[in-house]
Amino acid sequence: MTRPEQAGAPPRTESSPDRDARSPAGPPDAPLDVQALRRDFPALHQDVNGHPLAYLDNAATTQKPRAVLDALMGFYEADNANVHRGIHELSRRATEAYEGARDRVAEWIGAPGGREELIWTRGTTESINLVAASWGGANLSEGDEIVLTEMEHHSNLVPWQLVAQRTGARLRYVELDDDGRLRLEQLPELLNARTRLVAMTHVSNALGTINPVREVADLVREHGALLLVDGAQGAAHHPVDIGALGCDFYAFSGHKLMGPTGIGALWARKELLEAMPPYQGGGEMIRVVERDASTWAALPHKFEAGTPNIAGAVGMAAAVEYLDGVGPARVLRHEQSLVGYALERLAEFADIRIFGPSDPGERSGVVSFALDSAHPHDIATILDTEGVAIRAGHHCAQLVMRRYGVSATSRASFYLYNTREEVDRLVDGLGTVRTIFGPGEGS
Ligand code: C6P
Repeated sequence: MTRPEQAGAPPRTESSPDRDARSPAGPPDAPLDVQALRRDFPALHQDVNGHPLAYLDNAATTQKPRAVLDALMGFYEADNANVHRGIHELSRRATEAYEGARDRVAEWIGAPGGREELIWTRGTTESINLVAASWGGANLSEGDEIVLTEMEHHSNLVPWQLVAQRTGARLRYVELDDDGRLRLEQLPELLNARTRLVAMTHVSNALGTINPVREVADLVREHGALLLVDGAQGAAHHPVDIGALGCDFYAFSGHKLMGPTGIGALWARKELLEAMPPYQGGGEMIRVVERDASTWAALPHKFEAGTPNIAGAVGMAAAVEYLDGVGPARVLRHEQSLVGYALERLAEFADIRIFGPSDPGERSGVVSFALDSAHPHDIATILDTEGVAIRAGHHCAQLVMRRYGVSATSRASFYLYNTREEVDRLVDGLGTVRTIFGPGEGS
């Protein structure tokens, strides 16, 4: 796929970030210059509880580079107005920035049908709810089947449960194996003439597993069903090319890829979007309104009711610009090398249980683990006193927890600005946990 550097990029106004100032660190297969990249992230340079911050909670949300902060501030300082409404200069500039951001993100994921296929939403959760409510409400009926997996985040489970309850559709599940992979050998058995849609995560937030989307897409298509991919942990950590993935819907969030919170996108094939009814009603999404009925705006606006998150879209495009400059394939390689190192170091603890595939090549930058001797919340609390930020809990993936017989795990998640020294600090912090709670039974 060609990704011309500036094609479709938001118009460069005085407030636009200076793209030449970002820190793309070398040729496509060169290792990242992490120290140079870190300089772009103001939030990383602070002490927490008397220690330099080691931010290892990137699957929850990522820190923002200066280019994104500048884009947000620049928009509000110079271009702020509502979009598509006014004919004055600021409204024109805001509309250009907002629609230019759409072009940039659509181009970045390689949307085959272009900008009309890219709907701005609040994030992955809203994107999936949009599909479940709109497509699901119009296309599912009693006895139809939706295939999910035990690996899904609640955002890719609960919307389907809601629509299944409304329509009488049935949910079926692909299970997990002991190493945190999908048991894809079950899929041909699960697919049948009643299957309407398969919804699967690109990358697991609880295990780190990267799923073979293309392989699943081919199988799903053979059975005449649709494939929705939850890309919350995919787009941020993995090169995304929609054409190559072969799915029908792809949902993702800005804040997971260094953009702002409250903005994300749904990509869907144009013919599906054209046939789907609106998700929400209000301003922006109509063509003509009469007393008892209305007609709808053309794509993509049919699915964007009300004043959108204009600055969020501008910030997300700036994040995509930054990530593209660094190179998503290099980011994934960097994360996998940190995961490899973390798996090696964590194996020093005899009572540790690590979830997910043992081969770092099958994962993105997530390492979930449990120690016999301490609860995940205690582990996260002690690490926090040493300035190491991780997440503990069920990670909104209770089916994963149930599958492995735990109620929670500790989770370290890496991104392009993390270092091996930070992995060492995680391991040192676990050493403190053991001095407090004892060595555990496996030791
Ligand atoms: N996972 C985590 O700490 P939103 O909140 O809409 O941006 O993304 C939801 C979501 C959907 N799918 C997956 C695979 C995800 O990881 C997430 C968000 C965060 O793991 C918050 S629970």
